[in-house]
Amino acid sequence: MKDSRLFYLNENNKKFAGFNKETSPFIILGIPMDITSSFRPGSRFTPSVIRDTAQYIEFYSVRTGVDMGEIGFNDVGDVILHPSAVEENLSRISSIINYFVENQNIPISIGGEHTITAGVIRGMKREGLCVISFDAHLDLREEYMGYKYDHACVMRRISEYGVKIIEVGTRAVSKEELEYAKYKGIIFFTPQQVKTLGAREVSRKIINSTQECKSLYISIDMDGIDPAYAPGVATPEPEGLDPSTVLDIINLVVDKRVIGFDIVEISPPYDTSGITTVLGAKLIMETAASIYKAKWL
Ligand SMILES: [Mn+2]
Repeated sequence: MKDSRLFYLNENNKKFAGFNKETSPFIILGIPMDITSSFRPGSRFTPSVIRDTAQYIEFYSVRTGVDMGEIGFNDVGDVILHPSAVEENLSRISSIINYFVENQNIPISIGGEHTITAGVIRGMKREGLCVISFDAHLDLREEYMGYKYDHACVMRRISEYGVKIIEVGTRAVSKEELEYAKYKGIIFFTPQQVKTLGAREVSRKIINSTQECKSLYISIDMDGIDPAYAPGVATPEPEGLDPSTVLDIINLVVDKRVIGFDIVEISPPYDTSGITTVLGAKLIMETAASIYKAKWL
């Protein structure tokens, strides 16, 4: 009988890039929720679109020398979500994540809006967990228009779970968020700082500040990347990071402690050229390759 934690899991026929490798340590989980998107909704379509798009990229990672085509992915399907109940959805997400984490899998969650990351983190062992988040926004608001479970508040909620947060790509903030970041000792890097310091120095600083972490989780909000490279996002913000720098940093900071990652906030209806989903597929492939290399090679 199916584990009760998997009650809200819908096993799709369509698999990520056609992969159906149950032996892979990497599971792909689609989380098609875009209830709280304030500007350009549509991220609920990303899991389905990215599964198709990923078929047309190469799965040999030149950056790491790892052939992800051989390691493959175990695409377990999508979370069945309520059309409006965010908090109910977060508990469905956390149950499913909890099952796979307990079975030694590395979940790769495809959003959906950024709010899903709160559900993912709740399903993991949070003691000593640190989150490295690429994002234009701090997402540290106490509430957004009276609601606490919103994409603009997700890192605040995660911070309240006792998880340490480091943000990269920050360039759209409120005064309240800056005050909270200062009070909590949350460090963040603006794209200008990343440009001046370079990927190596930024990574060195991240590695230094994650010394005490028992496990690491990476969250990639696609709006952290410049809209020139990633135009199809829910909340575009100019002056962002370039994809190579993001992948350089990921490759440098990933080590044995990484327990999962996600990619969120791509909005396919606004991705008219399809390049944002191609980049999303590439980020998944390269990040998984970096994790594989750090853990098993
Ligand atoms: Mn975000």
